[in-house]
Amino acid sequence: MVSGTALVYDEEMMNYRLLWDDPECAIEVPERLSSSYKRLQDYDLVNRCVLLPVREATEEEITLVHSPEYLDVVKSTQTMDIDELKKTSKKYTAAYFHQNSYRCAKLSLGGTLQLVDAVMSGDAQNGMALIRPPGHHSQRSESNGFCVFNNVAVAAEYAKIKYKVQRILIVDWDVHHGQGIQYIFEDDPSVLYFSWHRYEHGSFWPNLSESDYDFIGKGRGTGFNVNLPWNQIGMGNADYIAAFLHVLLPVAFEFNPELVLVSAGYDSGIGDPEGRMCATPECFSHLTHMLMHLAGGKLCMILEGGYHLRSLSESVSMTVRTLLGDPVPRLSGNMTPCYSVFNQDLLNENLLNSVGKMLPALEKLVNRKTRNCITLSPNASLSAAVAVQQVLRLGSERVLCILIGDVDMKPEITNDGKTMCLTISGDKMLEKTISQFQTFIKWKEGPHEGNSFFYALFRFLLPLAYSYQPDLITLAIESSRSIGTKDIALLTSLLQGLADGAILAIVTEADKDVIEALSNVLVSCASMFFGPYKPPAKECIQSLTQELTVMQTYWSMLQCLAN
Ligand code: Q9C
Ligand code: ZN
Repeated sequence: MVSGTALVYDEEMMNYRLLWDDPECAIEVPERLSSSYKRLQDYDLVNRCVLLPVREATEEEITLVHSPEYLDVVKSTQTMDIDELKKTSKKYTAAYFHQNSYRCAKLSLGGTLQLVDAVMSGDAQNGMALIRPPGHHSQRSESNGFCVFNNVAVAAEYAKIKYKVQRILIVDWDVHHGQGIQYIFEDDPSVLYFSWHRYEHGSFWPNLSESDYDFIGKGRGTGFNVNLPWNQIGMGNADYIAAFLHVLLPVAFEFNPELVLVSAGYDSGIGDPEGRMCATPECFSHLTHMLMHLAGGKLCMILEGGYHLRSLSESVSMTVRTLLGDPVPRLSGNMTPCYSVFNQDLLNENLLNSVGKMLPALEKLVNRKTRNCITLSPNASLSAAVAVQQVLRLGSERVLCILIGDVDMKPEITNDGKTMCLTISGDKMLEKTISQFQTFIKWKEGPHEGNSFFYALFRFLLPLAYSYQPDLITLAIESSRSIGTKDIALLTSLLQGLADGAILAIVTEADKDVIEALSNVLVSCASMFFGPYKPPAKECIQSLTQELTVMQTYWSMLQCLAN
């Protein structure tokens, strides 16, 4: 099994800066790199990564995306004096050159390619490149928005050629539109580009009509460009999570990429003067965690913007922690990251219990002495009913109870909101939703290769769970389950983004496949592969839509589905 998180960093990329007065460019400072790296060291994360040296990108690599004429211009800045540098910079928008810009841009791109090599060769599972200059605004023959070479775009072309990758997903969570990446891949169906960005109906930089939601690509690339413009500032955790669950992830899972590249700009985080958004550093843990479920976990984070040094470095740290497999912190409204919810030693301690041993295990779970727990039971839903009563008694305040299969014994649903119960069954349900805390959906995965369950997961189950914000989750899986082993693994793995990952999974003894899959997910965070997309059955969609109509009046994370 592939494991390990790669980290690319070299302080040599700090050796260029703005040499004259220009308020627009003044925010892009060398300390962006050193403060991020220092924070990673402070949290002892650097030691846990595989450090990768940078290298210079070759001219051949640069010209995978850029014109030879533009390369010559950048090259020529090496020997310019300050007036010539200024003059060259002024030819572009929001760009500045220094005598070391060319060298640093080659290292920045070369570092990105080092990361791609590590992940594609299997030397690392995932990783992050801390680099500057950034890349996503840069175009074939143009520097733009502090970017010299388009690191992520070159990385995608490089992976296509060197590793024969056929589908690459680029997620651009920087607060600016990466128009450079969009232009390069707008007619290319092998690269799916997703970007959210501050837009304010076009009044925010770079003020382009093609940054709006209705630009979806050109020619054969039509449908492979997804823009999500924010027309207001102040977007926060709930907005970002909803955008992932409702827009990006359904498309991304259907696309089924072989590699995911993230234009990881942190100017979309709280405190940033450019973005003026409100997402806290923990939010980037959740975003990272969700993306780790694609492409068998092949995930490369490439730094773009991020100008509030504290916010930037905290968010970078959250990203790297999550890549390393640490638990996803609960979303809080404030800037104080919650680092010490668990005792490190106990992180991967999982308990395999019989029903008789369940109660002490529950106590450990409620008190966060263990992260999660798998229990075997001859009757999963009955055990779940017992467990829910018990954890409420032990002090849990919101228990999310998910039942999969035909269920004989439902936990008693209190209408005070202390429990929420979601049932997934393949049979026509006799029961109906009777309150905002109880819902049933019909979902059936056929025997054929392919998957559709993520539709129900992203559109309904996770938004509901994120709205509810449980402090503990019980998951009961009956042998009469109607969804596949991989579906259950994906569901369980994504639920780890909630309740500090405090999950009690109750499985029937005979269900060896699910026991193995859940052990992989909960103990060793194994990477996952899903087959090609298969559209869900009409009746399943119908059942889901009915439930949505009822539930979205109560739960705001569902509401963006109104139209
Ligand atoms: N007040 C990156 O984040 N200035 N580039 C915008 C709006 C240019 C941002 C002015 C911002 C460039 C990589
Ligand atoms: Zn930016």
